Formats: sequence, C-alpha cells, structure tokens
Amino acid sequence: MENCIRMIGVPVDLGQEQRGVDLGPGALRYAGLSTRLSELGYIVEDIGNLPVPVRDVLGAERELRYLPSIRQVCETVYLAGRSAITQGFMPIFMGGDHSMAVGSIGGVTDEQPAAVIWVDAHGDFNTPQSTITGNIHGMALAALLGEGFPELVNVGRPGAKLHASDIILIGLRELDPQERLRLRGSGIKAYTMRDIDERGMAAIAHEALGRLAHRTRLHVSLDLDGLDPLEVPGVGTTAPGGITYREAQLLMEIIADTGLLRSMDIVEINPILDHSNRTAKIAVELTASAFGASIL
Ligand code: 5AB
Ligand code: MN
Ligand code: MN
Ligand code: MN
Repeated sequence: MENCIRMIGVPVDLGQEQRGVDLGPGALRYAGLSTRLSELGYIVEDIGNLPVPVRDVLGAERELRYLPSIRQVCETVYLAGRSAITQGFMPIFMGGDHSMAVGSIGGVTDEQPAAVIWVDAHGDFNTPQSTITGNIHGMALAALLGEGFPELVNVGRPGAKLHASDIILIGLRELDPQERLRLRGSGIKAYTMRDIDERGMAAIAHEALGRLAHRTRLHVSLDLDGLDPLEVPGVGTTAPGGITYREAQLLMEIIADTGLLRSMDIVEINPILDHSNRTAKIAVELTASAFGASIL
C-alpha cells in the first residue's frame, strides 16, 4: 500500500478575504495531478471534495471570521487525513486556503508523529491577539502548536499537534510585527529568503531534513505564495522576492530522496488571479517531484 495516493479536495476560502481560492482543487485536477502521479507508478484515488460551506450563505459568521465553519471544515479534513493514513494511503490535501492545514496536519499526526516542511512567504504564526487582518489562514501554524483559538487548537484531539522541533519554515519573507516576535521566541527553525540567497536551496534542504531526522514521516505543506509571484501569479497574498521554480523543484527532489514523504498540502492557489492555470500546473510538477519524479 505504500504506493497509494489519495487526493482530497478542500475548497475552503473562509480563512482569508479574496474570492477564488476555493477553486484550487479543480485547478489542480485540470492541471493533471492525478495522471501525473499515476505515471510515476502510484495508484491514485481522488475522493472528490469534502463538504465546505460557501461563504455567501454564512453572513452571520462574517464578524467571527468564519471561525465556526473553519473549525467544522478542519474537523472533516482531520478525519479524512486520519482515515487515509490508517487505510494505507498517502493523502494529498488540495486547498483551499492554508487554514485547512489545522485539520490535515492534525489528522496525519494522529497515531504517529510527523515532521513538517512548511513552504511559505509567511509565518502563519499569528494569534487572535497578534493578527492585523484577523484572517485565520495566517494563524494555522500557531494553532498547530497549541496557540490561539481553542476551537482550532482542539480540532480532532485536544491540544498541540506539533512540537516546535518538528516543523521547519522555508521561504519566509513577510511577518507581521507581533508575529515576528512570537516566531523568534518559538524555537521554530525558519529559513528566510536571505538564507536561501546566501547559502543556496540545496544546502538548506539538506540541513532542514537533517534537523527533522528524529521523525520517520514527513508532511509537506506547500503554500504556493512561497514561490515568487512572477512565476506563480495565481495566489492571493503575494510577496515579492520568493523561491524560484528551480529552487522549489530542487527542494522537492531532495525531499523525495529521503523516501519519507507521506502526506502533503497544496494550498492558496487562486485560479481567478492566475494566467492559464499556470500556478496549478507548477504545483503539479512540484508535487510530482516530491513524490519521486526525476528528469533522467
Ligand atoms: B498564508 C498576514 N500575516 O496574518 C495575516 O497565505 C498574511 O496562508 C497571512 O501564508 C498569510 O493576515 C497566510 C498578513
Ligand atoms: Mn500559508
Ligand atoms: Mn503564505
Ligand atoms: Mn496566501
């Protein structure tokens, strides 16, 4: 069963304000994710999209930043992740915005701990106190470490789902002031764009994986805004000066070499802002590399 992948669509856009990120699962399907992975020899099962409420019918939740619905979605994602793992599948969660990672990472760490590589321009380390926007997609990682809204911290099972030493951020370049202080005090290792510029992606990828060697399962949480927006225009929260396509490919290839990848999130793709589905196509190529595609 090690070669079975389950694609799980999570069309949630409630963690942020822009419209369109709920279309991500379709964009990844149209870009050929399933075929690409099948060609690599995997048995691929697409279970469709999990139920996610449409924001237009949630008027009353707007001032709560859709917290009740996001919590419900994350509970569903958690169970889907958990059953994928117990049934021997490697789940790929197709977002949707990054708020769904509270459920996906919680679910895949239910019985066995996993290490997480979180590719992102942002820290996603805000709490309700530190946030400027109030958007919950900027709080996902904090919730996984047990901080912020109890509704999110306690998704699936009570309390934190990750230790600081289980998570590494790559591609960081935009933090809110309070978020920055929180991250600096957290013990989480983050590789910023400066680190990548100075040392190169290969050195960073190897060092990051070495730091996670205490775990035998790996989860990649790929926020496409970690890449440079010139290369992936279809994301909502853009930050200039990001990871190049080649650097991202190299990271995924080095991750594949470990043989430890067991689950993945592909989040924050906004097809409405994209050109000809370019961002989803790049995401498909990166995912294929993470699951072992090689050029020669
Ligand atoms: B994403 C910001 N820090 O909290 C906030 O795209 C952006 O999942 C969060 O990384 C970006 O709203 C969240 C300004
Ligand atoms: Mn993110
Ligand atoms: Mn981001
Ligand atoms: Mn974003």
